Amino acid sequence: MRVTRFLVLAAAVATPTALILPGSQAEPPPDCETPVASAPEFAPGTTNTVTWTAVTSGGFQFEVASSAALDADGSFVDANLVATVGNIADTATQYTVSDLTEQTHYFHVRAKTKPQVCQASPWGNTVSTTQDATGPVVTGTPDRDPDSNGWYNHALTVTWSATDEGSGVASCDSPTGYSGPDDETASVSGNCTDNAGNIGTGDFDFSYDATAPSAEVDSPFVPVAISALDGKVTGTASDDTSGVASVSVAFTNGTLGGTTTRAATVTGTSTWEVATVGLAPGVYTVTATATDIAGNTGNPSAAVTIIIV
Ligand SMILES: [Ca+2]
Ligand SMILES: [Ca+2]
Repeated sequence: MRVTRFLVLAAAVATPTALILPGSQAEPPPDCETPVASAPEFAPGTTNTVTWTAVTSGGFQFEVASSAALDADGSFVDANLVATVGNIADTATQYTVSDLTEQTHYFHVRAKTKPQVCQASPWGNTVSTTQDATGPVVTGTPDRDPDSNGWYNHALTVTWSATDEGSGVASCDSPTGYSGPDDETASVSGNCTDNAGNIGTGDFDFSYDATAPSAEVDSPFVPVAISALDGKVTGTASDDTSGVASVSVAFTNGTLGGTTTRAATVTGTSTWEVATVGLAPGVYTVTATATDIAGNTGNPSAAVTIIIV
């Protein structure tokens, strides 16, 4: 009996690692390898994909968490578990998040335990994306103010710029030139693209008339004597787009020389008249020249001869 006890004690001393004392526990499995996430890139819309490296230390199920803000130390504020991805032995390395609001979102990923091999890893690195589903607000700026009464009467160039509260403006169309046709409601449009690929369109509306009006002297139609006291010369003028603004009438005295120019009274946009009162007696050639509202001035009309008496 003494020999048997000695042999048992000797065996225990020779192989100490085999001795399990009452109440002791096995070492817990180590942390799983921490996955490393890649930053999602800007993408148009409200969907984005978080990707991460595959891990080899056992667990192949991943948790993806998000936050809309970070503390000063970089930790998540109100972390939200958005997904548990994959099954044991799965090799998933990405998760697509939809219905994201248009703001910055932070994500991180951890691997979950495969029982008896490893336990949940620490959360991995933080990545972020700013979602942007709205195109830039585009503005067209002309190279000058309107020429006359709100109308342009010669070619203009509109430059495109934009603002974007999301990803920022990446590019805009080249400037747009306009040189006709005449149109009271002319418009040009241009696009700008933001860094997420969203396109915004802007318009620049304006009135354009580059065509001069015409005028003619209608009465007297033939050389005729007109009283210097109460005579008048009448005519018509026309302009297709902006309309007649004014008519000036030139009286050139063929007897004494010299030209007197008077502004006619325009009725509507088609008829005019001017008094001859005060003109010295003599033979005159009379021409009328119209200017339209856009500031275009036409050529003088055919001359008409009158005699002031
Ligand atoms: Ca945008
Ligand atoms: Ca015109």
